[in-house]
Amino acid sequence: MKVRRVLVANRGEIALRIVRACHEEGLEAVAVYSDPDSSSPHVRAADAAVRIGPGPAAQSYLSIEAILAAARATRCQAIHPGYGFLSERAVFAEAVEAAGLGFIGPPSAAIRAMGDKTQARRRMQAAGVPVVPGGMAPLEDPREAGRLAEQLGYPVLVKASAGGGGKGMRLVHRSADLPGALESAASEALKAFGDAAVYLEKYLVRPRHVEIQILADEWKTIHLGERECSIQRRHQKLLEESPSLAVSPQLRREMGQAAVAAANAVHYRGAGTCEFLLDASGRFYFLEMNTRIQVEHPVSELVYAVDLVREQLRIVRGLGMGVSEWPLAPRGHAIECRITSEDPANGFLPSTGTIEHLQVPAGPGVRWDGGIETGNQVGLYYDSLLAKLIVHGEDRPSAIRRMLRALDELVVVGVGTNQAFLHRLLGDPEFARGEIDIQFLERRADLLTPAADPVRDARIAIAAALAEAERRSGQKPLVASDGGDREGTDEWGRAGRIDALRD
Ligand code: MV4
Repeated sequence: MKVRRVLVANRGEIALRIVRACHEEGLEAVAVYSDPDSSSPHVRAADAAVRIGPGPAAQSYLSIEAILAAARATRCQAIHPGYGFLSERAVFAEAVEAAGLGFIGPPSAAIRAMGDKTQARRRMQAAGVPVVPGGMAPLEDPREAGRLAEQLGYPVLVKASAGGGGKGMRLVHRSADLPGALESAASEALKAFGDAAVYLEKYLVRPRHVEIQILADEWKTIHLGERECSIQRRHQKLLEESPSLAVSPQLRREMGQAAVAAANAVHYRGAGTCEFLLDASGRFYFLEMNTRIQVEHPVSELVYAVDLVREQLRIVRGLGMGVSEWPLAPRGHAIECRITSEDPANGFLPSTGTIEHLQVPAGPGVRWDGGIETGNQVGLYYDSLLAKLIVHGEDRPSAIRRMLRALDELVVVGVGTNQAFLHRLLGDPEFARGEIDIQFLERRADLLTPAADPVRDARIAIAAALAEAERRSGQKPLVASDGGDREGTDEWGRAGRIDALRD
C-alpha cells in the first residue's frame, strides 16, 4: 500500500513517538487534538493538525467518525491508533479498512479473535500454546461451574469472556463462595463489556507477568524476547524491564516460539504482545494477546536495537520488516519507569495543575518518551501518564543505578508525580535481587510512602527558612561550597563568595 501521510489517532507521548517515527521513515504525520490538547507537543511536532472535538474522549479520541473525517480531510493513507482509545476496537479497524485506508495494526479479524478470551484460549490450545488450566467456553450454568472448580481445585478465578485488564474477575477460595462470585462477575462484565459471559481458570499463586514482543510481516513472524511487567498496582504497570531475571535463554526460546505460534494462529501482522503468567517452577501460561503497540515497547527496542514503530510503518506499506538476521540476541538491560501525575502515598490520587517547570533527564543510556512540557495543563480527561523514562545499561545493576541517577535529574514542578516512589522502588534490596511477582507491591506497601527521615525534614526546614530570610533581606544568595575536604580552597566557591560580597 502506498503511504505518504499518516494520521496519528492518539495524544501525549505515544502520539509524539509516532510522529517522530513517521519523519524518520520519510512520511508526513497529521496530529489530531481535543480542545485541551491544542498546544501539546504532539500537535506542534506534526506536519498538520486537526481539531477533533472537546476534552471528553468519547467526543474526540474515541470518536470513530471524527478520526475518519480528519483522515479524509487531510488525505492521509493510513491511521496509527497508538495504544488505548481505539487501538483494539475491531469495529474501528474495520471502518478504517472499509474507508480504503491502512490500519497500522493487525487485521481486524485478529483483534476480534484475541478479544474473545475463551475463543482465544481454544485457538491457542489448538496451536500448541500452553494456557492456564480451566474452561474453554463460557459457563452455561452454576452446576457446571461447581464441577469444573472441584476438578481444577480451589482457588479458582472467575473471568469475563469479553474481559481483559482485570475487570469482571473474582477470586474464589471455596465452593460456598462460587455462586455469588459467578453472579457478581457476570453483572460487572455486562456493565463493562456489554457481555455477561464468564469462565473459570485455576488461580495461579504469585506468578510473574512476562510478555513476549512479536513482529510479523507477510513473510515471517519473529519475537523480540520478553518484558518483565510484574511491578504493577491494580493492573496499572509502573515499571517494566527487559530481559526478565526469571527467563533463561532456553525459556526465552520456548516462550518466544509459543508467542510466534499464537500470532500465526490468528494471521497476525505488525507489532503485538503475548502476555504470559510464569510460575515459580518456570512453567508459563498464555493469558491474552495485546494487538497494539504497548506503553512499555521501548525496553524491547533498546535491548534488541529495533525501532518497533518504524517497523509497524514499514509493514503497513508492504515493505516487510527491516530486521533480517534472526534470531535476535538481547544486549544489556533496559528499565522503563512510568512517570505519572499520581501520588502513591495517597492511594495513587491523580494530581492536576500546570507544569510550571520541567527538567528532563539526559546523558548516556537515557531516553525520555514524553508528551508534556513547561506550561502544559495536566487535567483529568485522560490517563495520568506524563512520560516514560527509559534507561539502558550493560546489565541489570548498572541499569538500576542509571535509573536512580536519571530520577535524581528529573524535576517536575506544578503537579505531583510518583517520582519519589519510583526512586524508593529502584533502591530497594528485594527489588535489586529480582524477587518480584505480581503481588510485590501489595506485600511492599511500605514503598508507597516515604520512610520517616528527620534529617531530610530538618534540611527542608532550614532551606525554607534561608529562602525566606533571603527574600526578606533582598541579599544575593551565597554560593554553596562543595562541602568536601577542599572547603574554602575551591576556586568556584571562592569566586561565588566574592561575588556575593559585592555591592
Ligand atoms: C490470572 C491470575 C492468576 N491466575 N489468571 C489480571 C488481568 C488479566 N489480564 C489476567 N489477570 C490475572 N489472571 C490466573 N489463572 C492473576 C492475574 C493478575 C494479574 C496478571 C497480570 C498482571 C497483573 C495482575 C494482577 C492481578 C492479577
